[in-house]
Amino acid sequence: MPVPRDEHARTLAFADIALSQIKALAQPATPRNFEIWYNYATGYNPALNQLINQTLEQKGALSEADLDHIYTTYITPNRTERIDTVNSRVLDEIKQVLDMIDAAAGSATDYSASLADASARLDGARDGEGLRAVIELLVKGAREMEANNKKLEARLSASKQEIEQLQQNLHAVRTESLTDPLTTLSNRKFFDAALDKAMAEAKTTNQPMALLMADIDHFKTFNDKFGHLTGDQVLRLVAVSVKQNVKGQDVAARYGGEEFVVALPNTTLQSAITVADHIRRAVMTKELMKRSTGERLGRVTISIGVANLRPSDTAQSLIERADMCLYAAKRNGRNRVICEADPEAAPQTAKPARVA
Ligand code: GH3
Ligand code: MG
Ligand code: MG
Repeated sequence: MPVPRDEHARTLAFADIALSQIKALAQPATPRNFEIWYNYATGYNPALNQLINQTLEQKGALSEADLDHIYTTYITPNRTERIDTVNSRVLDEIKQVLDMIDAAAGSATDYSASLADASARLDGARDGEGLRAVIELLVKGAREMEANNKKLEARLSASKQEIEQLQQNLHAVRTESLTDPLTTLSNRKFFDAALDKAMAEAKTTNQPMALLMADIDHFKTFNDKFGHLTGDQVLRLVAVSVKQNVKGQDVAARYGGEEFVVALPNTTLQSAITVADHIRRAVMTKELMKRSTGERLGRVTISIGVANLRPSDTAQSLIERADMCLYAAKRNGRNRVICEADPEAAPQTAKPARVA
């Protein structure tokens, strides 16, 4: 029962799901179809999952045309392209603003030249006619300057709007890249950075800190029995139970396929165990029902390991200890919380072989 924690196991789990969908729907195992189903298995693109689920619900199958449409709509224009587009729009905008500044500087230089010219002419103006000519020149220069300023102002205000829009786009792309779309929890990338920060803070301020690692019990059997779509609903249910039981500065994330992790700053081991137990109970009390048929699917349970921060910890060592406790919870019957102070969490020593 290896927990698919590392990249390798996680990607294999996704690949397994992709292949089993292709088999179940008797589709050609082409790279395009595999890519579609792999994306589906990761849940990273909720719109793709939604369209597939809807089509399957309505028609019971996906035609070649459906698959083509899904591929070109959701896979070809990928996130990198969107980031590239935003990037090139930012560069365009910067260039336009710089050109504008150049033009404004040019027109200010022209204006000061025309002022100098007017001043020289004033010196030479002998009569009312001469004065009038100089004043007309000054008024003309001031009007041109005013018109230029207005243009500049309009262009700058348009640029400001465009830049605000680009900032929103970048924010959306960034948020998307740090969120797990299936559960809307943070993803591992976000968590890794947040954990480093929280650990540094806890060490500087000498505050306690704890980490929970949760894993769904017998999830493979559940998936095999009820299908991955229903399995995905279970992942959402666990995510909701996690969200409902963490607060404030806690950082909860989907760490891998069916693994969840929560960092709890300013939290003692004892309090962290209480949080873990609330999450565990929240999951086990929810009765699952298949939406399409109303069929009762029973309940799922989760096991949780809890570790607390030691001064010598790295993110990896802290996660490893929580993971060891999680394994101990599995070994000891699942649907339980085990912390590193529990005797069950002690590393297993191999029993000496009996010799008759
Ligand atoms: P244990 O109680 O020991 O944890 O058993 P398990 O069956 O949960 O553990 P195992 O690691 O063997 O299986 C994990 C399964 O989780 C494999 C895969 O089918 C499923 N899984 C991983 N990611 C996803 C996902 O995104 N969606 C769905 N539906 N299933 C997933
Ligand atoms: Mg697992
Ligand atoms: Mg599991």
